[in-house]
Amino acid sequence: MSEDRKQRQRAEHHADDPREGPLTTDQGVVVDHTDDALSAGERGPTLMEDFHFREKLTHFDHERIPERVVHARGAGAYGYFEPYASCGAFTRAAFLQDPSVRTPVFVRFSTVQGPRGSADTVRDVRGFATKFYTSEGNFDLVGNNMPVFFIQDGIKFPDFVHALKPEPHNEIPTGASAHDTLWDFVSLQPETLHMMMWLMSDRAIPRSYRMMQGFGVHTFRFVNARGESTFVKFHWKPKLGVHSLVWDEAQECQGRDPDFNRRDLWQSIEAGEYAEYELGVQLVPEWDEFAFDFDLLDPTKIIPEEQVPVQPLGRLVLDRNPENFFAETEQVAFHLGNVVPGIDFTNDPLLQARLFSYLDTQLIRLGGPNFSQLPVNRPVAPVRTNQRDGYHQSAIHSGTSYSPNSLGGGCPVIGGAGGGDGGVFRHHAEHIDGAKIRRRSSSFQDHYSQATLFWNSMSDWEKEHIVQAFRFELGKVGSVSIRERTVQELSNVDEGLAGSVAEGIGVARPEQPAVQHHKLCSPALSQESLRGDGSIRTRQIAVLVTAGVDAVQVREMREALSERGAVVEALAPHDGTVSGSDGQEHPVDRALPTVASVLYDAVLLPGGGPANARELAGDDAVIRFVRDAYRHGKAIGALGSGVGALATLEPRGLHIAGDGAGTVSDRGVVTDTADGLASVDFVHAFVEAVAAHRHRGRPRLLC
Ligand code: HDD
Repeated sequence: MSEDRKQRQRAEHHADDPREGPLTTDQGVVVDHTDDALSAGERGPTLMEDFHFREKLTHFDHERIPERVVHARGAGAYGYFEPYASCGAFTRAAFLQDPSVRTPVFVRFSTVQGPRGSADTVRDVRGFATKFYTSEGNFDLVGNNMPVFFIQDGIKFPDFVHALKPEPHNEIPTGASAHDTLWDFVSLQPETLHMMMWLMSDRAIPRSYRMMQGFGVHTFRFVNARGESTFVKFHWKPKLGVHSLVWDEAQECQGRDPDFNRRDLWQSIEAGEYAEYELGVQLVPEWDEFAFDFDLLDPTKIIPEEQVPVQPLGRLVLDRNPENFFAETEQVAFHLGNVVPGIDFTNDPLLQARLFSYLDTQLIRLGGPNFSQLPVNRPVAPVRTNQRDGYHQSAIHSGTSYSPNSLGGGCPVIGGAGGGDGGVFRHHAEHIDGAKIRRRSSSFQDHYSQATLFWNSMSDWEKEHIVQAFRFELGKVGSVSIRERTVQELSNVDEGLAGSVAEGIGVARPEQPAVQHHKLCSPALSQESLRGDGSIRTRQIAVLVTAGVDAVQVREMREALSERGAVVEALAPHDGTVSGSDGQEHPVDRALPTVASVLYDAVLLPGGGPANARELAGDDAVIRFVRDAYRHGKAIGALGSGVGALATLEPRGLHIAGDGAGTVSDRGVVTDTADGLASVDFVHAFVEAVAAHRHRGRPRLLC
């Protein structure tokens, strides 16, 4: 083990290295036997005095802690953040000043509804929570992959979550929103509509955590060294672009690989393909607080990027997997109240409620007030408090624990006492004047305009997917009156949308909407505008190989694709090896029955002669693989005799290369009948087809 790593482990309170000595008890007593309990005779009763047995089982019985009430299922990674330039004009936050300073981070991605063991690819919001371990203390940006939220005031959070969670009598459904209680709530609470539009869109089924946006959602404040405040909304933009699964794929993934997103994050980091996001901000000067036709404090609203552009601030790179899921990803404790000098709150009522809820939840979840001493939660900034004792206290404090004191020399002294600021947090002195009331501001009353804006901004295929999602979800709702009420609400977003949904779920088209619709749109909201760097990095490409395959062609294609960062795997009807046309045995990466097209981004059918083509075209697993890839709009390549095999499969109505036609590319199906090495044209066309991610113009598509 490297000295660096050893030091880090020591610093992070790692367990003693199991390779450096024998098994012990929790007290450090060496144990020589752990497979049989101490008993009175070989066939006699177990003895109470067996402290090793009792300790082992007691610890095991206490292994679980309460899972998070929401966002229970997640995956995390470490990395760093670096700003592009100083943001001193807007914020004094130390980690946003110097491009040469890297701030360590831990990020946890999550789904909201399902329990810890639920599947990754369910239709749900994804959490995107980032802990910045800054030199001035921890800053937690606890966001989602959607820029708005379901409700406007946190006092409604328990109502919303109770409606979203499985039905109370039978705990169905797991990890899904298609059930009566959620839609009952939604249909009665119109402020949810904007977020429901996002939830019904493909944003709710991301292809990868590395390919989704993140948003701080609320309007926060930046405060600079002069004490001047600027409203700010935080945005994360993934370098690889925003890509989603299609619903049919997402559903199959739940069975084929319930860990699909978690595995993708883990494997790409292990492979040195680090997830990267750009942090951007929308800045609004204080004097423009009322310049919008919505309230900046309303978390069900976005600021359209066309109105206030997102300014890039810096980049986040996730480059290290945790070593122990429980110790790190499960025990990480985020809290909106973890801010640093230069970042402050607004009076967004949802944000204000969160400021209470996160600390409170950690107390029960992590069993006491000392959770910030856990390695994953511990700030890198020094911690000097007068807080003492409590469950799981692991610091050994000495001296006094009150202030003021003289016996401890007055320590710890109050920050900034000497006049300088020295990284002191001072709450922004916002002027507040008002009566104590329980009333939603009238500026929070428009629940439809931005839901309509979102709908208007979608491309045709995105609209189609949203309609299908509403039909699926409401089609699972038993109560006809809930279906009708929801459709009536949708008519306030768009009558065409409401009509199409009504038709699909067998209810009458809604009556006149209660509001007039506008035609505004924000192109930045469509996934069409978020395609990323256009590379094929980390894309999973399956090469279907059978006996007689042209192994040299496969090797060359593998090299060409890997060079561009794709992950290429040879799949065959069976594991082990296949014999190539060169007479040699070539290793198979995976057997087809253990995988499925939904786990890959593209498929290639190489050449190899008539026997190879016959075997490819006659294998049920191959047929299904290619058919699914085709219907899900994925890139398909075929070379030499592989083209013949492809032609007998799915792609009806497409232009496929005939003899001597060279490379032909039609809606993501790239073919070339030439035998031997693939031409440069073929490689380029196939790479382009993979980079496009989906090809939506094909007949009989499921995407
Ligand atoms: Fe929350 C967890 C994001 C509203 C109360 N929330 C949690 C996590 C994320 C979010 C990403 C998982 C953190 C992790 O990985 O450990 N939550 C949001 C966003 C919201 C939001 C973006 C709206 C803008 N949340 C919200 C409200 C409340 C909560 C209004 C309560 C008033 N959230 C919680 C919680 C959780 C939580 C119950 C569960 C586990 C935890 O905090 O640590 O306190």
